[in-house]
Amino acid sequence: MSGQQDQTVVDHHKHEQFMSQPESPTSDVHPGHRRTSGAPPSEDGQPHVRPEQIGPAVFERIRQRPGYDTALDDIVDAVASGRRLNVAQGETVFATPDIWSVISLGDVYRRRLHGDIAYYNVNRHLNYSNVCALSCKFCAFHRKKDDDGAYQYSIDEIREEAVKAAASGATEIHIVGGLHPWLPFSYYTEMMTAIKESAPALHIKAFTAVEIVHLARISKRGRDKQDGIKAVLQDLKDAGLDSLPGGGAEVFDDRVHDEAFKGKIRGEQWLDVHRAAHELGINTNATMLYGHIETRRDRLHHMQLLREQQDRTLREWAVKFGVGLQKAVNHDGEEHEAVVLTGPDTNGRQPQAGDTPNGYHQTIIPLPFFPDKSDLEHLPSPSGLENLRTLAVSRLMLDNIPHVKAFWIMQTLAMAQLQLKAGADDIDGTVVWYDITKVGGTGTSQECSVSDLTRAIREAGFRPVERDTLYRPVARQGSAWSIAG
Ligand code: V47
Repeated sequence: MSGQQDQTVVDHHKHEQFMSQPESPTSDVHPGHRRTSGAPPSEDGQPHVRPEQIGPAVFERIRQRPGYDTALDDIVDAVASGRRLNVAQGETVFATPDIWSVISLGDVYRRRLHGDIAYYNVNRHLNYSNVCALSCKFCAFHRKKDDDGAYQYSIDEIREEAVKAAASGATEIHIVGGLHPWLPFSYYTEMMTAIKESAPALHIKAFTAVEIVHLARISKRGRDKQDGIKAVLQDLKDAGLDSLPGGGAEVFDDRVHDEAFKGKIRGEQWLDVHRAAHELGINTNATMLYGHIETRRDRLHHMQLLREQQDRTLREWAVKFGVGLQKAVNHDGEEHEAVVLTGPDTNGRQPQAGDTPNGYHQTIIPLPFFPDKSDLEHLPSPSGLENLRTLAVSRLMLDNIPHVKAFWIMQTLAMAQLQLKAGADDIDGTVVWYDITKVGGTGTSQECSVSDLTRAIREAGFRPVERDTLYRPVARQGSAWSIAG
């Protein structure tokens, strides 16, 4: 994978029209009343998603704010007219001291897509084992089989966890673990079956791409490359797997990979696993682990590869729904057609599960590195401003991934609130138990109640909407729930 800069070629006439959409007389940001296809009304009777049309006055205000950095001029123009940003522009957004403009631009894209909505979910995490054949430097979770603290759940214990999760009202169980050297493939399919038998309504979001490659190896399908990956995913899907989480992507750069994640799959393979999932109709998320030994340029390259994959994945969807394509140049300098959801070509649509037989990347989740107890403990954690900026840049660059998640467990709820202002539209869920990183070393139980989450969202000025894993709004009464509409 190389890192050439891309450029975006646009139809200027269409983009000028987009920029000059009328504004409401009383406010310069107003609801456009464009409902996302099939989205039902929320509990308050208002349309579920009310994307906003952002008028020229918003951009004028950005330019007139004291401290505005004129290096952002062409970026403000591109965001105003919905043109894809290129990598050089991403570098400028990373480098500018004008953080207020960065936040405002991230907010423009989140409002175009999601209006005033901020999503949360009621979920549980299950880490079935911390025993791992790898010893990644950044990871404080892994143990060898005979180490103190090594553990592994039996299928019965997993079933109990699923029953508890469902009884507490969770809509999703998020399952990941180490690359266990001895557990057979049947353990993983039985895990899926046991959960579906005991808690059929729970959405199973499970296994990072590196675990899927490991399962291909242990089920003797590793040599079949992409076909082997697909066969594993199909078996897991048949047993109950519903979607893939975004973990294990780290940073798609071979230098960083070989220094910090040696032994783990490289970026190319991570993308291949997600491509196979999409081809089987499985939706996935994507993460980016930043703030360790990578550069900001590496982060942009990571975003570039993700959005190019999503361009290919969403092409059929775009054709089906008459969504226009922008001409862009990819990381290898080749021209291709881009699906830009934050631009003027979408007819007010966003991809929804079931729109086409394919899956797609639903959400990007930037994850700040926690050095505590890892082999990179000497490194500082990324600062609050860096977290805010990386989130905003992710929203701006990943114009074809519908959602941006500020994972409050790793960001803290206070930072997640700020990130909602800078481009995030989702703060993840109630969680209860998260074992991968321990913020401030304060133990492993990290639970937020629904009222904590909704209060944080309202305080940030947004409308909380409970979603299921596929971003369908949930109607809830206590622990009972259904998909709204
Ligand atoms: O893959 C590991 C990261 C990921 C550290 O899909 C670390 O909805 C920071 O993927 N500091 C797992 N990060 C978490 C994950 C995730 C979380 C929430 C939601 C979703 C989703 C996915 O955590 C790992 C790795 O990239 N990680 N160690 C660390 N020391």
